[in-house]
Amino acid sequence: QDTLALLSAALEGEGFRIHAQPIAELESGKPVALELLLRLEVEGRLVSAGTFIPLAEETGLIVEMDLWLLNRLRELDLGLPLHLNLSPKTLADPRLLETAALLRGRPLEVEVTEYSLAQPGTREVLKALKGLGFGLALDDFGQGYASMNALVENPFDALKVDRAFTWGIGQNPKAEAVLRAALDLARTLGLQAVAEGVETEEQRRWLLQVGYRLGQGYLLGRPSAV
Ligand code: G
Ligand code: G
Ligand code: MN
Ligand code: NA
Repeated sequence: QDTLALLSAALEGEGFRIHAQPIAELESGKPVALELLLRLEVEGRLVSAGTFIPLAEETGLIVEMDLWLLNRLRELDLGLPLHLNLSPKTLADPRLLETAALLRGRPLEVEVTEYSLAQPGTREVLKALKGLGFGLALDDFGQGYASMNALVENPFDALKVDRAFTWGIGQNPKAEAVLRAALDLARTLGLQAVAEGVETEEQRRWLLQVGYRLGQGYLLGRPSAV
């Protein structure tokens, strides 16, 4: 209940911090976009989303948080396209499209997980977001289910391949095979492929050699305050 009280208070006041992590060219390290990630400040310490998102999802507060972030974007210009994560519950909320319409034409990309696509109505919402000029990325690809159908049925622009596979580079030939297949799939469908969770030079080099152009992860840049 403590965290819940903190989240509610943050929505009223100043408790949230927006952090950003680069999506970068693997070759040069140059950022091509920034993913926005929420942090909660509690007594001067930052709590990462991983800690409070599950509770926010459970209670539905995630919708208010996602809308809060979208509203902040009206005044936020970091000089690069911005990615934001939207919860399945936010995708089902009628206020999303009203709020998103205020950002029409801005260089923004929405990241959704495979899990979101299982609920009815998401496809129409994604199309509407696309109509407002938003890009669409399928996040954590390979972690969920129904991924192939999701790619056929929705107008995605990018495929973000789950970090579990990147962490298998040099360790697990099956993970490497999935990384190759995901890149092939992305290319065939005309999507950008982003390898998540790039932490080591060995992973970076392997991904480049296999043909990945873009990555995200601590090696390329940690999330930091905007
Ligand atoms: O930053 P961190 O590793 O703590 O993120 C944990 C999870 O929280 C990730 O899955 C990320 O997508 C999610 N997340 C971070 N910020 C937001 C946000 O603003 N909205 C939603 N819906 N999810 C977020
Ligand atoms: O689910 P999603 O991909 O949106 O989660 C993004 C989260 O993953 C970020 O909030 C960030 O904290 C975390 N993350 C990003 N890069 C790395 C990485 O290289 N290693 C680890 N362990 N976590 C990462
Ligand atoms: Mn994401
Ligand atoms: Na992801």
